[in-house]
Amino acid sequence: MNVYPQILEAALKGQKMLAVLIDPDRIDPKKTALLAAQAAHYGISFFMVGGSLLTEGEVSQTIKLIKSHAKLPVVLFPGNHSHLAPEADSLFLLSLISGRNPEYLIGQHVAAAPRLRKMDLEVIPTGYMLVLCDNLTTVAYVSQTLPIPYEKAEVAANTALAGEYLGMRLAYLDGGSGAAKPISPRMIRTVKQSINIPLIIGGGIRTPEALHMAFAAGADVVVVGTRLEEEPSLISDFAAVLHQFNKKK
Ligand code: 1GP
Repeated sequence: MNVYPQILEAALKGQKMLAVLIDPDRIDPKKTALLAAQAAHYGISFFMVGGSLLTEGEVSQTIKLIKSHAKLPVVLFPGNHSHLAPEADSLFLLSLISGRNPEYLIGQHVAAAPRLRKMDLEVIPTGYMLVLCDNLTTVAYVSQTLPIPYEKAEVAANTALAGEYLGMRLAYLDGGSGAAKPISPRMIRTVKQSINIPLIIGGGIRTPEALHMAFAAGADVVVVGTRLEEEPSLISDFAAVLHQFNKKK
């Protein structure tokens, strides 16, 4: 189940994708099972599993739980090199290009490489950018990097373009899980207009309206985590926005 060709094809056609992020650190097995069982029915594109802390969570167990309820691809969204699991289909190999911490630009990748070689994962090089959306999120703190200021759309666009020139296959603009507000439509639009690779948006998308705004501004894929983990039944409302966009095409 290769995910990148699907993302690329959808983006080229102007079709939108919706991904659900499950953080093994705060997983509620009943709610996750419910989400997974409904996801395919509602046309969710894929699951992501990961988080920046993973103090107690079990990545493999979480993937197995999702896969026992849904025939959808699962993409790893690792916080560090220990968060790899062969049960996943794909890996967003994140380079934190908004930061200047070599550990998250190459260090963790070197540590992950020998294990990755033994796993049959689709590896997708991803230019990962954090944006400061009012609150300092866990990922910004843990990575010890300075996020891109909220209003600096041009900085985000130049960073994403640099990532594309470096060979990244995706640009991921993230307010961080639990962001106080979503990334601004202006920043999404400016980044989208600057790059030729698909754009993923996440962080603080808590309502169907926010999802609509992100798609309308140019996001190819939007990631919703916290809100759906809290309230799995909202999946139908989020999915309705996805289908509204894809029907227009
Ligand atoms: C975080 O983009 C994801 O990396 C999802 O964020 O949990 O705020 O939806 P939320």
